[in-house]
Amino acid sequence: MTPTITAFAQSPDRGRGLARDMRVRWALEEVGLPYEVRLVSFSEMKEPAHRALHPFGQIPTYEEGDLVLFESGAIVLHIAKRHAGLLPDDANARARAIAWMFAALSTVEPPIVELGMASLVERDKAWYAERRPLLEDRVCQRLDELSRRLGVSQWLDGAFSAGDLLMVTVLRRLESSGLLQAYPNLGGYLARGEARPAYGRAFDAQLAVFTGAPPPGGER
Ligand code: GTB
Repeated sequence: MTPTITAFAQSPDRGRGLARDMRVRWALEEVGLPYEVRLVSFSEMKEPAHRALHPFGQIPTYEEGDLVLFESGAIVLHIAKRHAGLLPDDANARARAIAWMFAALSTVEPPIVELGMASLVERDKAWYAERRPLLEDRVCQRLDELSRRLGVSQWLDGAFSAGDLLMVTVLRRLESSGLLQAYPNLGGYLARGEARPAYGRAFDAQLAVFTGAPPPGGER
């Protein structure tokens, strides 16, 4: 059964792949599973029909037969558990890869989102200039720790996994901040993730929504 995901009809990032459908598209491309995309407007996301799929009225969602999922991490985990390529076979290594998925979403992503939100909606507030360094420090604390753990390794724990996939999508949100420049190994890690052919296919497909061009090979 071909799954259907939802994505922004008009992504505010103008197709830079920063919205969270990107990680789901990438996971589907890594495991070679064709998929369909239903584009939703900001108003459609808040309609009862979409809220039946996603209680918070957001994207992405994932429909596969009777199964409806929301939360990008849960969707990536579902894909990774059912298809080879994103989780190791060894039980302990699999558990560690899942731990990295949680680390990406619940330890590293929150301070990055907080920083991004502040620069988006608090920039004109009197206290913004004072608060920004605090937010940057919280991000850099996580980057320091992650950088130390990654060291000279290619990926976080052995072979590329769903943990790396999520961590790369999380770090991508810092690309325009300049904060990654102090961490060459994280920059290399990000570049390795973005160089994966599956990443490229996912990126092109979401960019095509913005440009209106048909993605190579049509929407998958
Ligand atoms: N925890 C949920 C998950 O991981 O799936 C969070 C889902 C979420 O935040 N969805 C956002 C959304 O639907 C899109 S990804 N927002 C609309 C709403 O809440 O009304 C967040 C996002 C949006 C845009 C950019 N951008 O343009 O750079 C980046 C990230």
